[in-house]
Amino acid sequence: MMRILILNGPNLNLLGTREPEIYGSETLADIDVYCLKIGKELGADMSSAQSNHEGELVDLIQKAIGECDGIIINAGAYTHTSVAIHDALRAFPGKVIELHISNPHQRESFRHKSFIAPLADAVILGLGTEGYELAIKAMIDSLKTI
Ligand code: CA2
Repeated sequence: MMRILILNGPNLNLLGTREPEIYGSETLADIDVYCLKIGKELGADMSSAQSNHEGELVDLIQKAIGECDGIIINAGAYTHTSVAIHDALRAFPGKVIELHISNPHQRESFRHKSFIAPLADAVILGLGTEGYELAIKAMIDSLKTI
């Protein structure tokens, strides 16, 4: 059975509480529930985690080596700053999909750089929280073709 980890970075625990015009009104708990459900229905073994701490995200990526076939990652603001997360993903041999709820390219210039994109097999931007569902479906399809 394919194993998929959904990893969310800093401040994404605040989803649904502020800035609904950018991030929608669903909470991270809502997103987790439907992601785990969709993934399971499509035959994947799903897990999810969120951390506000860069080192903890690195630990979770390292732990996924040998345990997961794919990672869907919304690294939040660390996307634009973290060489450590870049390096951890380099060491991960499975598939990586980078995901953002908003389209960072339509926002401040400091959000235009991604340290994750060069390592990602695919990138999903600006489709709202529906992007999580699309990422799971795309990840499952791409793991089936291996
Ligand atoms: O669009 C995305 O998914 C982002 O990864 C979200 C990050 C942002 O730093 C990236 O540039 C793009 C920020 C997540 C903060 O989420 C909040 C949600 C509700 C209230 C406050 C913050």
